[in-house]
Amino acid sequence: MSLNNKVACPLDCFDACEAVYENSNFRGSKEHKVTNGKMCVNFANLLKEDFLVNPYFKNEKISLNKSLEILVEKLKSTNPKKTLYYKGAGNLGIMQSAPKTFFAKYGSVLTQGSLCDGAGDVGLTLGRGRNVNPPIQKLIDSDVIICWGRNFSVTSPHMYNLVKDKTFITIDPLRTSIAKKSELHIQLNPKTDYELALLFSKYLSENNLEDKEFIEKYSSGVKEFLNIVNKKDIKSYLQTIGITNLELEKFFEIIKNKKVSIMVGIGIQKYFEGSQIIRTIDSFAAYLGVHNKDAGGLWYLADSAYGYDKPLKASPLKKVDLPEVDFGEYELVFIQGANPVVSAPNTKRVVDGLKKSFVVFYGTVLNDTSIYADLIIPSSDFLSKKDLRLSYGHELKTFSNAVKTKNENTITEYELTSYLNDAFSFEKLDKEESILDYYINHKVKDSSFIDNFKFIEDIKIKNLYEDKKSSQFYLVMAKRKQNLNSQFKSDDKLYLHPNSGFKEGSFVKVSSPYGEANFIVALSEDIKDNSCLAYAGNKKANYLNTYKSDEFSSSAIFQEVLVNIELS
Ligand SMILES: Nc1nc2c(c(=O)[nH]1)N[C@H]1C(S)=C(S)[C@@H](COP(=O)(O)OP(=O)(O)OC[C@H]3O[C@@H](n4cnc5c(=O)[nH]c(N)nc54)[C@H](O)[C@@H]3O)O[C@H]1N2
Ligand SMILES: Nc1nc2c(c(=O)[nH]1)N[C@H]1C(S)=C(S)[C@@H](COP(=O)(O)OP(=O)(O)OC[C@H]3O[C@@H](n4cnc5c(=O)[nH]c(N)nc54)[C@H](O)[C@@H]3O)O[C@H]1N2
Ligand code: SF4
Ligand SMILES: [Mo]
Repeated sequence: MSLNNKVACPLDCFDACEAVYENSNFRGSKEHKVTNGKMCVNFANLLKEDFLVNPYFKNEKISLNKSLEILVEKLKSTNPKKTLYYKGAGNLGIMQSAPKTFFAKYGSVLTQGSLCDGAGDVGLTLGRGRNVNPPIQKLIDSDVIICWGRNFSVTSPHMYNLVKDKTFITIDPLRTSIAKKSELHIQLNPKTDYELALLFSKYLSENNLEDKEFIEKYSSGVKEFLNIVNKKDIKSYLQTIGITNLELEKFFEIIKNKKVSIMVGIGIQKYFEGSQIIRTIDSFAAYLGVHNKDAGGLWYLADSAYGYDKPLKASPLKKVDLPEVDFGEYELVFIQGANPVVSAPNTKRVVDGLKKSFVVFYGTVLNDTSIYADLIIPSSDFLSKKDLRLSYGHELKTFSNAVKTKNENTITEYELTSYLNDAFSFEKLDKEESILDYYINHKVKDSSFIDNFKFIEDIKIKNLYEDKKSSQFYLVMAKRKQNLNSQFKSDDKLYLHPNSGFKEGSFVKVSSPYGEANFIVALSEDIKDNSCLAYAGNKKANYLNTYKSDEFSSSAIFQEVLVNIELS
């Protein structure tokens, strides 16, 4: 089999699968351990995309050359400090970072933080110095898998397939697909995960079950951690979390003498104190004893570039928090691989800002954001450009060949960057081959061993339940099998429990201190009766949340909100 017919799925997903192109068809690679011969519905959706093959200026089709000339002219006549470079997660190939290097040199404002996993990343790093997952084999070798704010079978279907016969426990306000396959589903109140982690630790401490060896050898701060743990009694923990003593007992019955893996997702950290929440969960994990074992461990969305020297480095003069970007403050914004009109918080502010600026949209398909673009430059689709994918879920990397001829009206990220560097007489990029070769050849050693763990010693978290009126709802967001964030057809309904008092198909107005939006109701027993659910990609959901960043990581806090719902 030729090496030249393999492509990496570029979608923002834990699995980072590898496909093989043969006889004009794609199939999942059998050599890639995680892919294991299958691709998913979203890869099929991607192959069916109506890829952009024309540049536009003010809604008129123009040639690629003309579009690049307009871009250069605009950049030359604008104060660089009045321009913004905004990159999303539409394609996770490493070559996506090339344009950033140009915009940093040119002097644009860049962004910091994320709309995704930022708070959790900082929280884990504060506790252990880095955010690295254990090798996937340790997951395969464990007995019990705890899915904590992570819909494992939907958001990483291939990693799930490797371990689907194990015993599962799910901790989630929503009865997700993985919750339905679990031996125990702890359907807690949103934003009470840190209390659950403290309650679990209290149980361990009272029953003398903690991992004394790990604590003694590799950690500090356990005394202070236990002081926090003991501030509340079991009964009041159970009450605020919204679960029963029976569930607590069952949890420990299931994991007793078992090799345990904890799969933490982004669900637990979409809050102002998301970093503290994940640190409390990681502290429980350390106390229980899942770290540094032959099997099991704690997995999150790891820093996939850990251990690599970045050949595409950018050192901007100024950065602004990604969720707090005010597009209206800039004379020109360059948006690459993103759809902030749907995916960034506080949609009204995003749209108002875009209307005031000269917007350059650089993407592979038209989307809700390109509607506001003055200039549209088509990026070549993933099948026609070389790239390499790292994964935030596991340690495998996947090379992506150009298996189709590039449409001549499109331009790859590397080519665009080279063009702009030439136009501004900036230093050239390294050769594309040599950047890719570096990633192919560089071996990253396993650095998941934790030798200096710092238990969380102080917790300051404002509970949503303290402010919540009984008529209000928590806003829960979750991914969906059939679409990937804002890519592919979304489900724009608002999901409520049948006890919510609303009927299937009702039109409702949902409001919060940050905004309002109208939805059609769908009822489901899977939703907790004090919550409402909007799936990722829902075009209205982000009208309801704040653009403010979390406390430590410059990241979005989509669920730090309580909403009111009325018939419209
Ligand atoms: N099919 C598909 N796969 C995807 C994506 C997709 O859009 N579609 N997106 C990809 C991306 S960008 C990412 S970041 C990953 C994310 O992967 P996951 O982390 O699995 O993603 P989510 O579904 O956002 O969140 C997981 C769960 O958190 C729950 N949750 C919400 N609030 C709370 C809470 O307060 N406590 C607890 N315990 N749980 C809570 C939600 O109900 C949800 O079931 O998935 C990737 N994979
Ligand atoms: N309500 C709500 N909002 C959310 C979330 C949620 O669960 N609920 N999830 C959050 C999370 S976890 C994430 S990661 C973000 C994701 O949000 P974004 O980073 O905005 O990502 P997408 O919505 O997937 O953006 C996809 C666009 O990227 C472009 N694109 C695709 N491939 C390429 C390419 O090769 N080159 C270029 N130049 N462009 C390309 C396409 O035009 C496509 O429309 O959304 C966040 N927002
Ligand atoms: S599971 Fe994820 S990486 Fe694999 S094909 Fe589907 S979207 Fe792509
Ligand atoms: Mo994400």
